[in-house]
Amino acid sequence: MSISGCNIRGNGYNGIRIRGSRNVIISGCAVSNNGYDGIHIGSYHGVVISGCDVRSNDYDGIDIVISRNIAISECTVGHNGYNGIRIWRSPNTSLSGCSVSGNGYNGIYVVNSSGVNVHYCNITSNIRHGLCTRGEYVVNATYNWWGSPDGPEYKAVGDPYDPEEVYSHDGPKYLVYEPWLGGPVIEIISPRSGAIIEGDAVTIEWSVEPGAFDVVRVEIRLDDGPWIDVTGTTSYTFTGLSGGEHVATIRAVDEAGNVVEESVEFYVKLPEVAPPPAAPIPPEMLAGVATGVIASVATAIVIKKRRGSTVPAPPHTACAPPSAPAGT
Ligand SMILES: [Ca+2]
Ligand SMILES: [Ca+2]
Repeated sequence: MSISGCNIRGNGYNGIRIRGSRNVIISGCAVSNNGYDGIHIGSYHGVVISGCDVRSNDYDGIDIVISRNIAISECTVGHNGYNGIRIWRSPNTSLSGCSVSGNGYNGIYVVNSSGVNVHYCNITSNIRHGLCTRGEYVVNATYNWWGSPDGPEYKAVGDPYDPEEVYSHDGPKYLVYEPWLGGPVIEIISPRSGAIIEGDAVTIEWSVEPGAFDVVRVEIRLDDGPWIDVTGTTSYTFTGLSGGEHVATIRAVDEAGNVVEESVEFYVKLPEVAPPPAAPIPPEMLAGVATGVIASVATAIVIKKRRGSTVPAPPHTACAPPSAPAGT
């Protein structure tokens, strides 16, 4: 059986209720503003719910009760009056690629269900927990976005503020939520940290992997220089570098506004520059140099004489005898 492309809204009780059989596909439906659950699945085997918009129903958005093998993907489940999705004694239920946000109680509430997997979902801003579980079954909730690059808060009491809270009533070992989806991940491939760059040009190479959201902008800068837009590329060459230490920094921004930076330090070694050949000294400058030397030598002689020492007089310089008059 298949229910697709339907708009199911404003019913006094459940929007869709399926019960007591197997294999149904619900896809591309908008299920909203119904008086009880948006979609209620009871004692059913094999349900696929995909691409549905389930919102603003008075009780649970999607309620799965004593069923098994339920797959929910690419659905938006928001602003329902109670739980976004409740999974009650229903093994092998999986959620992927869903947005579960702003529901009046828990985003996802799992009770005594084995083999529950929740991945690649955005779970944010639910009034109580983003995900709460009861029962001695492990819920695998890795690779989700919890409203913060730092992941969810593990705590017994939920709150309406992100990051979302997660909790397992029977102990933390029954809830796995790490790693979570965060901001983009930048890896600087070249140069290696501390590399010595011969010459005044360096090519920075990197990769950027998206976290929970698509990357919308990548920028690079050298030291405290201006940011340069390098979105969509994976290398950039700086030229005309001065010798010494430098830092290149890459910054990635995703569509949720998460900003991640990664830096690499390197050392630029410029070739030894030979001093320019000495220009011939003009005669008038030579005269000036001679005067200076003469003045110095004369002073030295005076000092030594006043000390009355027996130190021999300094040797004559090649360019002027010490006896030449000073100040000419
Ligand atoms: Ca919350
Ligand atoms: Ca919180």
